[in-house]
Amino acid sequence: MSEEVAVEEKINPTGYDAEQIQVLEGLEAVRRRPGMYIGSTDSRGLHHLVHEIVDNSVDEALAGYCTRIDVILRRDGGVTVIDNGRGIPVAIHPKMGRPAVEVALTVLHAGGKFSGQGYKVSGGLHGVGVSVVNALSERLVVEVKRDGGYFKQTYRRGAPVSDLERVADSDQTGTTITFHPDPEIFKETTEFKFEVLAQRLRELAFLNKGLAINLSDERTGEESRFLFHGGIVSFVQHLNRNKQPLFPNPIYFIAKRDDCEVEIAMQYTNGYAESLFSFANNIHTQEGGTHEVGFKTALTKVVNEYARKNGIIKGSQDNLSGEDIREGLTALISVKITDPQFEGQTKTKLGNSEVRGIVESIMGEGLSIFLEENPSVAKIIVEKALTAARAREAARKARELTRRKGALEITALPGKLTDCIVRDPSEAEIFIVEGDSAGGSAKQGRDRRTQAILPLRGKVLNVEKARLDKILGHEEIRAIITALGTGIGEDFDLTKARYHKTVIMTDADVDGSHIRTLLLTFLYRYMKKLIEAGYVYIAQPPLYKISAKKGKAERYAYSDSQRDTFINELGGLDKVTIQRYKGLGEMNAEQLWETTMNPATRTLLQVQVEDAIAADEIFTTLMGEKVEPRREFIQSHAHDVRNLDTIG
Ligand code: 0RA
Repeated sequence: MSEEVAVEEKINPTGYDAEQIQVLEGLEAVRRRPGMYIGSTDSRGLHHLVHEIVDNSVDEALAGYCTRIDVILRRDGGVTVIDNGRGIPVAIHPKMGRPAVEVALTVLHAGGKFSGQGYKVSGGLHGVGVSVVNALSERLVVEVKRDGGYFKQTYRRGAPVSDLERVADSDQTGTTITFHPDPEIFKETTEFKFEVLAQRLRELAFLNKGLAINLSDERTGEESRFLFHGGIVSFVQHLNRNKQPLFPNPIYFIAKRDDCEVEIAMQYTNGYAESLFSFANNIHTQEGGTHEVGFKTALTKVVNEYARKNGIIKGSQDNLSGEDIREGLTALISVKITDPQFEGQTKTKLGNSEVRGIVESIMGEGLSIFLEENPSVAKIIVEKALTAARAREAARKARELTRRKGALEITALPGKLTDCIVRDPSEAEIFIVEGDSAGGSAKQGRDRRTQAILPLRGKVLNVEKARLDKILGHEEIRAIITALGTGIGEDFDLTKARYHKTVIMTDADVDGSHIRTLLLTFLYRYMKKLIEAGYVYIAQPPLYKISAKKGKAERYAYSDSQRDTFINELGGLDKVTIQRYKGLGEMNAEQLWETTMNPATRTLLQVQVEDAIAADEIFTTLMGEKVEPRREFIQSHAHDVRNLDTIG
């Protein structure tokens, strides 16, 4: 205990103790209910700790004081985050009677705000502050360089183990935080994954041009350096790197109005998907919000105005729709505002109403000037939208045709579907099965009450390379759409889902994984909400059957290491027979039920798209037109490709 405090204690015997008790109670609350503060205590929550610290350093960069952040994964399981910002203040906090840095690390929500001159712009979705990371760390060391000194303090599970110590002189500034997540809290795992951190750090570097963020892994020697002078222009180029842009440089606007900074970068490709990503204070606003609305409104308005003015659409002709104008568009919108309001189910929808008008006017003015000054690019954009509009009209007709046809038949369900008996979607499952023979086994082996089977013949259409009209003309895709019952795209309605589990069941070989990817791409592009609702699963058929004692003992192995374990358990290599399953068709109905379909014994992987940006990249790489990146991707991500089941 420092001297000042001892003196204060004499003057006010209860004061310090009361504060201290409150501090400990606060941290205890975090440890009791960590989920409330970091969302979860699984791998996701674990990585959130790093993001929380990094967000504080990025705040220093936003305030104009920090140019470099280093994240180091230590061999002993700890993480160090170093920045060259101003350093967390070390002077005695007037109310708390402790160094400000100690207050920041021990008092909930103290963060950068206690100084009374907090940031104008503050990132961090939960924004819970470094004290939460401290509370959830077995050990945390903070080092601060500022005011001519180099200071250091250590904590255990949030509580200081010593006073802040001035270790040396320093003419530099900055903060270094090293922490070891507490295994008592993170029971599932305390292992940090390089790729997970790299994804977010790369994104932060794109969103904050000129900020250098380095990630290094002492466990493996791996290192990534992110520094983009082009900011979100580089981000758009990165997202389009495996697509075919229709003009060389992304269109870019930046402007500030009423303390709201708006940055927009956009570029069209010859693809059909819309890849629009928005951010508010560096947070990916997955659910959109006022900034997206402002952007879309201005884009639709300006392109229509331009097309009319130049006689590309005539007087009586309908306006081009927003969707048509966004076909093939890759766009990034990033706003930085003082007091962001996050709404929506996952708190990722920007609610600030003033932002809508600001983005709309900045985008509107910027784009009209751009189109006037760049008639050749303007022509490309309008032509693209016109083609999209024609295709959409053709698709509407095709859809109507299917609807009308359906109305004439007794049931609109596809002939190939073997439906289940229950009508309650929450009980019902549909297996989309590769090949007729596996389909046959699945039909025989299934629980006919709850399980429906839809066998697919041949290849599924690659929807990355086709427009909606062509997609709707494809028989296999149509069968899936009618069987699932939800409709697609704008018409999608989750409440109409006929099954709450859609299970993709393909062979455990290259073809099977290709078909699975094609199906996932289709679901991702046209029924994203089905995935978001958690209704899409991947079946896990076994890779091997290991039998011993002339078939008396049988085990199914789902991985090579499991195979080896079972071989040993059943008495070693010459005592057992190993059957490798190449396809689902090699299993009879009973085996398929037992290993893959029986709800009591099977494993299903739930498909998750946690990160829409990563998913977009994966799908364009795997399914897009360029072949070379696909090969490279599959070679360098062989593991991830197998794990595409849990994207993100
Ligand atoms: C409070 C006030 C100031 C800076 C910070 C906190 C700060 C926090 C973190 C966390 C990681 N790195 C950080 N860098 C700075 C402003 C201090 C001033 O006005 O000089």
